[in-house]
Amino acid sequence: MKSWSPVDVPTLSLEQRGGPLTVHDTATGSRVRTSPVDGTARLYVCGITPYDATHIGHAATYVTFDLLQRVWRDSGLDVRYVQNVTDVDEPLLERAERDGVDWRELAAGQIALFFADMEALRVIPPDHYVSAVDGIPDDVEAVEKLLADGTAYPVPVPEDEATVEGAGRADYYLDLAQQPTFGTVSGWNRAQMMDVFAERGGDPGRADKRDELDPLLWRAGREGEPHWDGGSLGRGRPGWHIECSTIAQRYLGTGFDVQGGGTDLIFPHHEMSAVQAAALQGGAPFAQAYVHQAMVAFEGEKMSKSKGNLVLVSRLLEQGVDPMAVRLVLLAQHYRTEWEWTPALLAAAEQRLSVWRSAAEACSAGYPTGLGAQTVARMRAALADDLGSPRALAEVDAWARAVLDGEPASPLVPEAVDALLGVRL
Ligand code: 5CA
Ligand code: ZN
Repeated sequence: MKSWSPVDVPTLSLEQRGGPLTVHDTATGSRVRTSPVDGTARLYVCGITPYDATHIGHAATYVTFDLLQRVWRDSGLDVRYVQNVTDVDEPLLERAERDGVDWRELAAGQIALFFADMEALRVIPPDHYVSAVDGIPDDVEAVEKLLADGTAYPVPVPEDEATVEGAGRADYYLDLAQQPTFGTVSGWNRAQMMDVFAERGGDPGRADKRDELDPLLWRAGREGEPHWDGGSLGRGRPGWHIECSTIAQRYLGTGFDVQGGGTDLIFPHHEMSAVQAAALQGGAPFAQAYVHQAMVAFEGEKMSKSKGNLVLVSRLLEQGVDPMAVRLVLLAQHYRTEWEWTPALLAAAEQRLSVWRSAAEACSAGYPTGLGAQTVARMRAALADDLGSPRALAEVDAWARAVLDGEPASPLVPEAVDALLGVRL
């Protein structure tokens, strides 16, 4: 699928490059240094389920991984970036049904809005933006392989559920008991897993599963639901997690550098995508590191489409808010700390943006680069250290104060603010 428009990322006019990036890996619970091979870093970030417009929580996730990419690029790496769009899944179908619209139209409209928001926020687009629907043939092949290996098994469709012509009378599940790596992404115990499994798309109560936690791989086509050719599985549609296992494997291979998303995806989604990929690859790791954005809240609760407590990026922009101020609100929070959106945060970001812009206007190419080079070195150090964006912002604040106090400065820092932070002054 076509991605959103490219963003211009300047290369800093400095001899030195940024240092290697260290991030917190959920799977090991520790800091790891990313060490991409052959000069290319490989990144997969879980994309939206397009049934409602982009809210600040989504924006926080995509800006965090945008920052990660910018740090990689600044250290001299190329980046191969893949993102999916879950353009067929339960919540999308339910919303379309509720609103009496075609699910395809609902998805297309929301994807277009998401693109406009990402462009306004200057988020670098993925090299491959992949529709889950387009990935179905790969999912079918994967499930057939798991069945042939004996790691997947059929569960009969309940007798009172009508299936479409061409569908089998079974759904297919992964047998977790055969997967030694299950649990290694989240590090959670069984009680923690059971706590959230049902509310996050799982079906622990389904009769005839070998284990309540076994994830759905393929659902036989039911009357009234969309369905696709499933080869020997019969017509139907894939489970949620398999789309990310197969899309990441196709475009990035095994053991890619970073799998990203919000903390709400740690379990079951990232656990299951990784274990399914391992099952397909003889136990090889899905990713080297799993990086998660903390949840953004509004009015005291996690901002979520299902609860409806949303601050939409598109609405803020309609109200005339500068997208660079929205970006600065996001960057002012460390990605691993939960926070709540408030108008005061936006006001502070607008103030900061205006100070930075005044300082940028006072810069001149003829002025000395010393202060700028020192500031850029500190910004780089902060960002390479688990994406310390609040510290990087504080360095720019100090620089701006000095410049507004009369210290002559070259345009190096405004350039770095663009290249590293994605904020155009
Ligand atoms: N399509 C799936 C992933 S395959 C999905 O989770 N879609 S989503 O639209 O629900 O979320 C898109 C991304 O935004 C995910 O990475 C999710 O973890 C993140 N996200 C959702 N809500 C929040 C929030 N309140 N704060 C921070 N990130 C969030
Ligand atoms: Zn995903």
